[in-house]
Amino acid sequence: MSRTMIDPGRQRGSALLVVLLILAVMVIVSTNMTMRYNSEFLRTANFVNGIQAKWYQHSSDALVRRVLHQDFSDNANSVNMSQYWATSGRSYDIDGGVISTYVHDDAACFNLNALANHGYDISDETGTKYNLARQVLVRLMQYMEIPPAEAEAVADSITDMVDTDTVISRYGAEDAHYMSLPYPFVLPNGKLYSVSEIRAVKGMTASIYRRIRPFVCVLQNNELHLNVNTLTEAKAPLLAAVMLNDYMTVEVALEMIRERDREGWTSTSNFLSQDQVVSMMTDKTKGFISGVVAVNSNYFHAETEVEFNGLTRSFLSYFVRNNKEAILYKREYGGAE
Ligand SMILES: [Ca+2]
Repeated sequence: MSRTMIDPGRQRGSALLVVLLILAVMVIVSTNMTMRYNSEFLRTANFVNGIQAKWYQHSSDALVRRVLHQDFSDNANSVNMSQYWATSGRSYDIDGGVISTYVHDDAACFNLNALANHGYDISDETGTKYNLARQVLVRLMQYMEIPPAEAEAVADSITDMVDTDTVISRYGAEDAHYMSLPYPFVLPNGKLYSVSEIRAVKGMTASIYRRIRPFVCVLQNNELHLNVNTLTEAKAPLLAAVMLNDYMTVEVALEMIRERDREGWTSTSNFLSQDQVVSMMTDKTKGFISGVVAVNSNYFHAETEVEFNGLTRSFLSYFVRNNKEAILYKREYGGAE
């Protein structure tokens, strides 16, 4: 029986290979652990920063409520651009960053939920009913250079979306249309909670949505309430549209806003008695305009941007007035649309 002689040099080579293999495995495992640790660390930091940003928003909301309370206490009958809330773009330093808050009057926009309000219906000579709120929206879209046929279709489609009935408006659509789409859905047939909902209506395009978005809003009521004291120059088309008169051009509305005092008009009758306005109102539109135009507001929203630890978070907070208090009724996370 013969014994095989093992070369000591080859033995050392095998041991080295085993050691290298173990080392390689250890390096792979430790790299994996480091990567997982980094990813967990970033995720946790992101989560903590998100919670911190929400608390910053809450503190900003508390401040907005105090400012509105002060303005409501100082003057209960007017909301205008000379008040504290209108000091746009307040910034506050925080640890490692800054909070910026912009407050907006939500009575300086067209409330889409008003399209379902039959209180704005009038009849023409033939007995056909027209909703004046819808007419305002169509006129507004025409000022945005949206062709009349498209404007009529979009206005009718939004009306069908918010009205409680299932009767199709002239150029609109009810559930039957939406249920036949590749991604079918049913209409709310009630109040909208976000303007973005109208992106789904028949006839809407990205271009139309982009153009009308700055002028429209959704409030938790179905009334049109336009505060002429807080309309900015950019909102001149909305003022022109509400007058429902071809002689009221965007240029005339712009001039009225430019000439307005910072304190605004003292009362609705003060605004309505102006020569330009008196000459625009017809018997049919007089009641409507008098009911829509106001110098006061019950709805506001705050746009808050929190920048800290290299992150930027945006939030929207909505307030409704209750006597001298501003009550928070909705928050949106993730920023403006
Ligand atoms: Ca409907």
